Amino acid sequence: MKRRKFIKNTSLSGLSLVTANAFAKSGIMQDNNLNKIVKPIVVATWRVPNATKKAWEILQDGGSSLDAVEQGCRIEEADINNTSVGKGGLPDRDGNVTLDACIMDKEGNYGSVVYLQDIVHPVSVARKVMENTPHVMLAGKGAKQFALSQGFKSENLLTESSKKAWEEWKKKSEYKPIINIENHDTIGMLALDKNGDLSGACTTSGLSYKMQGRVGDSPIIGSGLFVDNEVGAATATGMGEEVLKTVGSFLIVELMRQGKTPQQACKEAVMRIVKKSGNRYKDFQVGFIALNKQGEIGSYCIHEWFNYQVYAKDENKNYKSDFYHKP
Ligand code: SD4
Repeated sequence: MKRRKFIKNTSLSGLSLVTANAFAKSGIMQDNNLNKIVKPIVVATWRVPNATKKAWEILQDGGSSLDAVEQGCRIEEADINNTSVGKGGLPDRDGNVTLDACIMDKEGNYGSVVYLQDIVHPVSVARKVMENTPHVMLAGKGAKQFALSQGFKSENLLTESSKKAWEEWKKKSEYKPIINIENHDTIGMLALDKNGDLSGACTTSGLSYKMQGRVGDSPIIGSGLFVDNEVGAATATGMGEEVLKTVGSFLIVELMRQGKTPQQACKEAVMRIVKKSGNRYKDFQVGFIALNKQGEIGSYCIHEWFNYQVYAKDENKNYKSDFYHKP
C-alpha cells in the first residue's frame, strides 16, 4: 500500500479515531485499560499489528523485553510491503538499500549497525554487535562482514517494486531527501516485560533517496532510541536530522526522570524541535513514543497522522498520536 494511501486510510478508521481524538484532547493517554501499571506491554511506532503481536507472544510467555523487541522488529524487516524497513526498503538516490538499526537492553547495553547492506535483519545484527563484540556500533562493509561471520545470509534487498519506485523517482531526480510525512515508517519498539524490565529497538532503511552514506537518528544512541531501566524508554520516527540535533529520545527519558509523564515528555521534545526550526517544521515530520516503568505510554508528533501500536491486556490497538501543527 502506498504510504499516502495508508495515511489516509488510518484517518478513516471510524471508532478508533473517536477514541484517539479523546486522547488527543487530553494530551495524556487515558484509556481506562491502560492507566494502571501495565505489564507486559509493547508499543511501536506506526501501524504494525503483526510486529506487536509477535512481541506480545514472547512477553506473555514470560520472555524478555529484549527478545520481544528484536523479534517484533524482525516482522517488519521481513515485510517487503514496508518500504522503510529491511527488505523492500526504498534505496538511496544511487539505488543502494542501506539499513540502520539499534537495540538497547535493561542494563543499558547497546548495539547498533549503520549503512548495512544486503542483510534482511539489521536489528539482529545490532544485537550481535551488543552481545558478541567489544564495540557498540559497526558501519558499512565491516558491519556486513561481521553479519556474515555470525551466520547471516547476504541477499539483494531491492525488490521489483522498490526498484520501480526508485526508477520513477530518478525521472525527476530531485537531489534532496524527500521530507514529507509519506516516507516515514521506521519501526521503533519499546517493551516492558513481566519482570518489569524495559528494552527497545529501532530499525529503518532511512529516508528514501537520501544521499549515499547518509545515516539518520535511528541507530544513534539517545537520538532514535534510549532506554533507562530505572525510568523509561523512548524512540523516534521522522526526520532524523532534526531528532539528532536535540538527542530526542534521551531528552524524553531524562524528562521522565524529572517527573514528567511519557506524554508530557514526548510533547516537550517535539516542541524543542519545533522552536529550534523556525518555520521549517512545516516541511518535516517527527514523532516520538515513550513508555515508563509503570507501563504508561505517551506519544506526540509535529503533523497529524502519526500513529502507534500498543499491545497490552490482550488487546492489540492502534492509536492516533496527538500533534502540534493544527493549521
Ligand atoms: C531516519 N528517522 O533515517 C529515520 C526515518 C524514519 O520512517 O523515521 N522513517 O531519519
